[in-house]
Amino acid sequence: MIFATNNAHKLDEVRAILGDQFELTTLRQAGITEDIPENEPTIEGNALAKARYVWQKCGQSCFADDTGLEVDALGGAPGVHSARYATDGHDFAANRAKLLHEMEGKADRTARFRTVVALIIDGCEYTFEGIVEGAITTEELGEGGFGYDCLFRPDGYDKTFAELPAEVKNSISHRGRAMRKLAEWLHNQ
Ligand code: ITT
Repeated sequence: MIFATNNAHKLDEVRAILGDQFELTTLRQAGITEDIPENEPTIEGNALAKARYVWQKCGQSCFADDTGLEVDALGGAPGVHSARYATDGHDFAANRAKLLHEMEGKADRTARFRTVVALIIDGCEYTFEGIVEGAITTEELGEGGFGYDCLFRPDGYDKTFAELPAEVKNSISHRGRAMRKLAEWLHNQ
């Protein structure tokens, strides 16, 4: 199956989560080198848009992941705009700096990561959601992971995703949960 992502960190995580039960083809291997448009107003809409783009171009089974960080004190922002929160590019450091700035002085730091995985198989569409609840820290903590990981402390842990080992993140994360639903669905076919 083609995994429709240009994010190398996601690819590493999904390979680790799914193990060797599925062989994943990257966008580059599938001959898609352009950026896939992500202009939908919802995470689910963007996940479906990415998968449809690949299906229409290649006609091969594929899945895509769209993820957002929803911060309650910011009315759910950055949400579907998580990749382009601070700039038009995927500038992780600028996005984190903006989030810390917006959260200055906020007592309520609750937040969640939400992933929707969209699968297209034989032209039929399916979606799988994964959520992890947590809180936004007041400073960057840890070196692992990517994106907002060093600002997100999952509930039940005293460390951020960037401080926790990758296996721990994958076992409780938004992406881990959504991908395991996808794997279970595929196994039951
Ligand atoms: P693709 O669309 O090519 O898959 P992307 O980086 O654009 O990659 P998303 O739109 O799904 O991915 O993700 C939005 C942003 O949310 C992403 O750029 C990261 O900054 C952040 N993000 C996604 N998953 C994350 C995770 O597991 N931990 C921390 N931040 C994450």
